[in-house]
Order: sequence, then C-alpha cells, then structure tokens
Amino acid sequence: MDLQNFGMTATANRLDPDEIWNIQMTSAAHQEKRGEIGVITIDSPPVNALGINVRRGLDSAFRALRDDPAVKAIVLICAGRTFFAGADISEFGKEPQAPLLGDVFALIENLGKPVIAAIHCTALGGGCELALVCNYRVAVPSARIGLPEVKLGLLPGAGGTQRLPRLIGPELALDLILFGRSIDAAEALRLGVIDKVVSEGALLDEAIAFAAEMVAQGKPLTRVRDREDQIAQSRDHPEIFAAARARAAKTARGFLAPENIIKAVEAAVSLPFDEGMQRERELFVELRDSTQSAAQRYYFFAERKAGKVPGLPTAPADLKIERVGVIGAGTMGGGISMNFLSAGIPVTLLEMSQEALDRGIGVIRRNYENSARRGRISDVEVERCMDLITPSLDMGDLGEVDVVIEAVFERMDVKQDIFAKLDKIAKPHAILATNTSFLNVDEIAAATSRPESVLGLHFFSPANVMRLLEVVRAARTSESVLAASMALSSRIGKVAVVSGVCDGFIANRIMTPRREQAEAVILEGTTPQDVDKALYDFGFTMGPFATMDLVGLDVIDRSEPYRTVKADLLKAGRRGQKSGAGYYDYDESRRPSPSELVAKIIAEVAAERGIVQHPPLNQEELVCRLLYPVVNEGARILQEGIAQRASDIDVACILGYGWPVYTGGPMFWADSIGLAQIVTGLRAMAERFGSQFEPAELLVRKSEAGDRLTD
Ligand code: 3H9
Repeated sequence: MDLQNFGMTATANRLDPDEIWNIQMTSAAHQEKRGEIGVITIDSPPVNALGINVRRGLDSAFRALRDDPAVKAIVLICAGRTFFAGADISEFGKEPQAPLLGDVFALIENLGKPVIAAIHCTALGGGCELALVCNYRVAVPSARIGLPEVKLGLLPGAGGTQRLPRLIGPELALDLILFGRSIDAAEALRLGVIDKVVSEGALLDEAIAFAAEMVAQGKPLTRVRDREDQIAQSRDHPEIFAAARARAAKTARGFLAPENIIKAVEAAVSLPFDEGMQRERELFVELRDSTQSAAQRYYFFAERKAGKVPGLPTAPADLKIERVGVIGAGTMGGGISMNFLSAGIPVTLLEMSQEALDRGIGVIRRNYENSARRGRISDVEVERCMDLITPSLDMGDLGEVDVVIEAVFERMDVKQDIFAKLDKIAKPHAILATNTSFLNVDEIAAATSRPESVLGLHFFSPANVMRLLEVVRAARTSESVLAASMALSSRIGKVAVVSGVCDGFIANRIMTPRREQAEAVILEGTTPQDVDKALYDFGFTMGPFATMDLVGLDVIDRSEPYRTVKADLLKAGRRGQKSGAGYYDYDESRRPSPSELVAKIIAEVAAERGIVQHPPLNQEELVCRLLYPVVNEGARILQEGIAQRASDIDVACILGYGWPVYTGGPMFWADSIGLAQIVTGLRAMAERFGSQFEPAELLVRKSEAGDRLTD
C-alpha cells in the first residue's frame, strides 16, 4: 500500500497499536479506527476502479463501521495514485455482480453517520459520484474532480446527473458532464462541490480532523439528494437545455450520449429525486448497450495498449534523453521541436540558412504566444520554452544530442546524405530518427554504419497538436532504441503506435484506398459533394475533397501516368481554399459551393479515359465503396505484421485521420457490421472493378471462422 503521498504512514506510526482496530481486511478495503473516527481505505491498483472487489470491500467495511456504536463518523480514502477513477470499464457488457454500485451508494448515503470523502489525484466518473453520496468532501489542492463518462459514450449512471445539478445548478452541471470537463480543488470549493481544501500531503489527518469537527459540532447529516435550492431556480427555464443542445450539436455531431445526458439533467430538474434516478438509469442503460459506447470503451483500452510492445525491455540507462536535435525548421520540424520544448527538453534546431532558421524560430514563438493569448500557457512558460532552443547552422552541434529527428523534404538521396553525415557526428548511443511519411526507413538506415540506432518517428501535422506518433521499427532497429523511443513519446504526451516498414506505414497506407475510391467514383458519375457528404455523415469532420482543398492541391505530391481531375484543377489555377477554388468554389468567408467548371473537368477526364457512367451512388453505397477497401488494407497490414494488433490500426486512424471514435476505427467497425458482410461486399467490387478489391486472406479466414479482427 503506497500511503506516503498523503501522510498516512507517518500518522499511523504515531498511533497506539491498540487503537488501530482492523475489523476486517478484504483484498481491496482496509478499515481502522482513529478514536471516534472510522477510516476506510480502498487499495485496488492501478486506479481504484469500482470493480466487484472494491464494491464488496466498501459494502462490508461500511456495514461494519455503521454497526459499531463507537464510530461516530467515517472517512473514505484511497491508497495509491488516485481516488476512485470510476466504475470498472472492463465490467460493462458482462453479467453484473452484486453488490451493484447503486446498492453500495444507497448504503453509504443512508448510513446515519457522517461520511467524508478524502480526495487526492482524481475523483472521476463513479468515483466522483461516490464522493457525491458522501455527506462531505475534502480534497488536496492538486486533486481534480469530474464526470468524463461522455468520452466513453456513456452518462454518469450512478446518480451524477441527479446530484451534481442539485449542488451547482443544471447549467454548470451540463457544462461539466456534456464535455467531460474536470475541475481542480479550488474551483470545486468555489462551486460548492467540495467542502474544504486540505493541505497537500496531509489528506488523511486533515480529513479526520474535519470529521471530528463535524461530530463535535453535531452537524445535521446533509445529503446532496435533499438539496432543492439550485434546481428550484432552474425550473421553467427551458432555454438552459436548448442552449446545451445547440452546443452539443456543434461540438459532438453524431454522438448519442450528449442528448441522453441533457435528458437526464432535465429529469433532475423536473422530477422528484427517485424518479430522476430511475430516468437516469434508463438513459444510461440505453447508452451502455449501444454500439457507440462499446466502440468508445474499446478505444479507451486500445489507446492505452498501443504503447505496449510485448517482450520489449525497459529503456537502458545509456539511452537517457536529455537533449534532442531537429533537422529542418520548416512547418514539420518546428512543430516537432515544440513537443520537446513544451515537455522541458532542450532542442538544437538545425537549418541550412540563417533566414530559414529565423523564420522557423519566429513561427515557434508565434505559436507559443498565441497559446498564451488564449490563456493556455503563461508568458513565463513561453519564454521558458523559447530559452530551450539552441539555433544552429552547424551540423557538428548535433554531436551533443541524444536523439536526432530529421524533418527535411521527402527525397531518399537527401535523407541518405544526412544520415551518412550524422553517422560520423552523432554520439555512439544517439537515436537517429527520420520523420519520413513514406520513404523506406531500412534504406535510410543503410546509409549509416549503425542501422540498429535508426528508426522512423512519424509525426502528423500539425506536429505540436496531433497526438499520434508512428514509431517505425526498421528491420535492424534495436530493442533498446525502440524502448527508448516509446518512453520518449509518452514523455511528450504522444500516443505511440509501432509500425513496420511499408509504403505509408499504418495510417497513410490504410487510408489511401479511401482517396483512390473517392477519385474513382467522381469519374463514374457521383459528385464530389455527394462523396464528402457521405463521409461527413459517417462521422468524419470533412470528406476527402474538402480536405484536399483545405490542405492545398499543390502540396499533395502525387503524379499519375494518366490525365486526372486534380492535375486539371491545378492547371486551371484551382489550388484549393487558398486560391479561392479547388474541387469547390469558395466565397470570401471560405464557404464552399459546387463548381460547374469542376463538373465539366470531371466529365472530360472521364470521357477521355473511357470511364463508364453510372447513376450516383447513395450514402450507403459510398460508405461500402470507400471504406470496405480501407478495412481490407487494414487486414493486409495486420497479416503482414506491419501493425502489432488490430486496435493499433484503429488508434492510428482515429488520431491520425479523424476516423469517428464512436465507430471504434475501421477494424472495430468491420467487426460490428460483421466480417462476412465486408467480404461479400469486397468480392462484389472485385468482380466489377478488378482484383485490387479481393478480400485479404486474413479477412476471409476470420470471417469463415466467425472471428473478429479486434480482441
Ligand atoms: C463510470 O464511472 C460509469 C458510472 O458513471 C456509472 C456506473 C453504473 N476502469 O489511463 P492510465 C486502467 S465509467 C478500468 O494509463 P493515468 C487503464 O486501462 C468510468 N480500468 O493512467 C490502465 O490499465 P493498464 C468513468 C481503468 O495515470 C491503468 O488503469 N471514469 C479505469 O494516465 C492506468 O490508466 C473514467 O472515464 C477504469 N475506470 O490516468 C476515468 N481507468 O495499466 C478513466 C483506468 O493495463 N480513467 N484504468 O494499461 C482515466 O481517465 C485515467 O486512467 C486516470 C489515470 C486519469 C484515472
């Protein structure tokens, strides 16, 4: 039990052993008496989730202390890194086991003795709801409290939607629950969510003192469920809920949970407590049993699994990373540098000319200053980050760094030249990384005498914002270099996905068929706007044509041996939004509208290439045509061993391409609709359009066996 954090060990050492009365020890709950105050400590690593063991522990500990007449009040505290992180997410979808959370909460709320929740680190989801059934809450300044269930496609289903509005009013409660926003102890105190902020490192002692004070003052047993003041003021104010719906429609398009959350909070305002709880339960169960929530829960674990490489040793000490070198101060190199600067890691930034260097550093400074203007960081932090940059025009300076990341333009000869030079300059144990998005990392490594030190670190643009990092393990990359790179990626807050070497690695490779099919169907008679709408309705932020217009047609470096719509658009000066026209026409506010000229170009290209015209495809047909080949490519990536697991592919697509998380990513989505349907669809396309649609062997095998791609 790690109790040091909140001063338990020291206090326990001062106690007379007779005073510490262990009524019972379960695997998760420990209880003792400190004079008149009972203390229940839950210790269930890693995050004290409210799984069956914890529920049993709580149930028996509370019953025992309730029945002990010498105990006048009870402090509930957690050992380890955090207060309860919520219900055990892995239990959803399984047969529920008694005691249920609701039973335990009812026991605590009706105990007849004051119960004080003592919060450190985070009280999230069911953990926050448990704190709300206690009579009082105290927390250390660093604690955070929130109801993030919406991120799992759920709503707080253990009274959170009924009790939080009673404490802080429905408007604020909606703000927290709809967006899964957590608040710190100071804000929680100001809003009335907690009763006292106690000293860091002395949580237990001060919680016990608080409990003793409540007993001494003979305070009545207040229960959040009995509070009426906050919700009474909000009755007959339907505009609160209309505003929440409008906000949710804008920020959470396609997600089911927000509407159920709003309905549950409406119930808190309009119904008596017990009926509100009943309504919350119905709305919770509806979400819990939805495919969306199953997908989002799957994604929660997928993201955490991605960083794990079975059998990989921990990073060795001689690969300690204290300084990073970045070659290239362009958009990519600058964004990459910011990740390290923000994490407090010094960066040597190398360019070929003073002008390029100054420009790159200027952009980094502007980005930080913009963040400061928006209140995300302080002016002091801006300067702290900027002070960590060492600008350089001399490659020899990279001899001082522990990792070099090359971010120059995509040409094999240029990259090989750089790596050959690095080989001579870099420290013996330095990691040599390339940010290439499609070149062969083995060939780059071959330019050095130490291919074991070389790997790909593929950042996504904007590199300081996008959370995905593909860690490309080349044929000879050593395990220790891979381990150190994975550790580094979590230090800078990235979600690392390991990829083998192939054209486009995981994310770009798997999404290529979507673009190819989009380009194909517009030549067969479906409009770009229909394609974009189908994918927008599926849940992508933008369709492929709107995306190309945003990125700029001229920066998409691809030439084909035949006449293409894109090449014709470029010839006509239509480079995308920045030139006022691309696949769409744009007005001054960059609002798109369909273009007659584009329709004419498409018709000409189709005629010249002899492409047969068909009636426009509908939404469902477009989803099959554009996304089944993506699933197929994912299956190939998996069968070739490029990805470690199907869920890594989903993480790469969700974080790298904005694939809607509520479908779980292409692999989980394929499992949800059934692999047999995907295989049938692909075979039909193969018959019509050619063998590139033939289903991958893995897909056929899993489909025939009735298996899934994901675990
Ligand atoms: C809920 O409460 C529903 C109720 O309203 C109603 C019920 C009727 N369950 O994130 P980390 C695992 S829904 C099971 O890497 P950190 C996690 O998978 C819940 N497992 O640590 C990982 O396992 P592994 C609402 C969980 O320090 C390990 O713990 N609550 C849970 O970066 C460490 O996790 C939430 O949504 C869980 N609830 O962050 C909060 N939570 O080691 C979810 C974590 O095998 N949790 N694990 O990879 C979090 O946001 C973060 O874990 C937390 C710690 C901030 C707590």
